[in-house]
Amino acid sequence: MNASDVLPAQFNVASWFVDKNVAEGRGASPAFLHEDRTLTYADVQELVNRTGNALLELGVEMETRVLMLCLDAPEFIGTFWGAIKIGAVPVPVNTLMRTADYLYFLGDSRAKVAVISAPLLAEAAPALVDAKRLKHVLIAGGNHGQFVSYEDRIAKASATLEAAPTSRDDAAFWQYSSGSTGFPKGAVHLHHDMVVCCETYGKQVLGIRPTDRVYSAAKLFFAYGLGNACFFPMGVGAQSVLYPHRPTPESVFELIARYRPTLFFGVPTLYAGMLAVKEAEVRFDTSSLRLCVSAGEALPDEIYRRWRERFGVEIIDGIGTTEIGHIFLSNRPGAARPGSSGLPVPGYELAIVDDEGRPAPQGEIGNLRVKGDSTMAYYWNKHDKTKATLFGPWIQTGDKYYTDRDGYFWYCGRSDDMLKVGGIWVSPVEVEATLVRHPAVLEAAVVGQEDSDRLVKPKAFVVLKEPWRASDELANELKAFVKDKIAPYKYPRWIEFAGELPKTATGKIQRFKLRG
Ligand code: 3UK
Repeated sequence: MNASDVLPAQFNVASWFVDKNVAEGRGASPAFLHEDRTLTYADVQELVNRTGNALLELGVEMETRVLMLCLDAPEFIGTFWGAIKIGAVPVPVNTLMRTADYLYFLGDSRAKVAVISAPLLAEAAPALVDAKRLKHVLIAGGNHGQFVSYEDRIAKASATLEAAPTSRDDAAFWQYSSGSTGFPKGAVHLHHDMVVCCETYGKQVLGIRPTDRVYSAAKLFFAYGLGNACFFPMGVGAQSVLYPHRPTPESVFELIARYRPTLFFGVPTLYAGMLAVKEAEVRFDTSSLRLCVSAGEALPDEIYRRWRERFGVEIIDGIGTTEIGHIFLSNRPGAARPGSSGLPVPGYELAIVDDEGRPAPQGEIGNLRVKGDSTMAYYWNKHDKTKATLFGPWIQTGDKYYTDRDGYFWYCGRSDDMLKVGGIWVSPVEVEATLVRHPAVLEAAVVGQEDSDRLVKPKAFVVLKEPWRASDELANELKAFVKDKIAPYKYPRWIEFAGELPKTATGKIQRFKLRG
């Protein structure tokens, strides 16, 4: 599917997802359920217009980046679409990161304004002081400290706003993606991209419709969560549950029982955690679910089978990337091949190529390339990384795949050392660099190891300066050390003390030799 065949040259995607619902008579329909509040589509339009006007008053112009450090709450919806509607560029970032990460995002994006949910202010505050180009900070949903209150600001702003005359190919939003080395890369997405995701995966795989109510345990700041809980439901006037807290297996079951969603989106680690809840199928009413979705990392077939047995509903596994916007390869409801990633989503072309870019013979493992019109335009200010990733209309995802005789795609790992842990990127290099900051550590190597659910978690091989100090206490101390220094989800779940690490002649760690 090509956006230029279906969308006009002048196109503002906020009008498509926000204003269209009201124009087509769904103003009184519920859009978002948040804690005890329901926001109708008319409420959403007002929130978006007020936020857009408040940003204009702060001097935000077309193409200006607005950093969003927002929980799954109304301020996310208001700021994301409000910024897009005035032609500015929202940059939602991972809320589980640390001060140093936020300083990088602010510097790299040159955001002039940041909108932050109050509970995240403590971690972000030191970065806000240091960020050179940041002019204004709005704090939403609680104590705003020395900064300005988002709610006060938008209450004073006008509730009417005309969409900026953007083009379908203007930058609409960015999302950061981490790599094994170097800083995260800002994937620049255009106004037409979200429409393409809706018309392809949203409509043709999920079959999302106005009567659906979605709940995504994956948060809105992830590309996965943004589609699931924001633009897919808004694309058809459906409902979405916003939960600003951490999704634990118990709390997710409670939410499903309380809000009765028809579509549920999780990652394999969460499904494994939910399957570990004893008697969940009798304690919680999950009968509202018509379909469950898994992405972020491969779903082991065992989890697919146990879930269907206990809850009577299917989990369809599909693979998406931040760069492509959402899922482009997926199993189909009722026709899943458990353990595989399924078949190409209509609207996307897939190829498996060797390291020289030549098509690999059927059945052989190669590099996955995808052609589709939701793919990012480029990585912001990372020209070399862009050139290594985009090949004309094709993008190489960094994943190894083969196809079986029926055309189903089977995931075979990454071509870099990156790990997906609970659906979130972990760079072994970053964890190693953190471990060596501990005074007892000489060097470290981090690799992925499967846990009892066959899901990958980080494991560290550590060489100590004084090898005789190796002990369980020190291992625990090293885990806590990493948790304290970088985003806690990155810590090594296992530590093995080693005498030395396997290395190449040039001294590069050979992580593949350590994988179990
Ligand atoms: C891996 C999978 C096997 C794969 C995402 C749904 O995960 C998403 O985006 P990210 O940019 O990571 C992309 C990478 O994650 N991966 C994702 N899903 C699967 N591997 N099976 C899967 N089902 O390495 C891919 O390159 O964080 C997921 C929708 C939108 C997304 N951005």
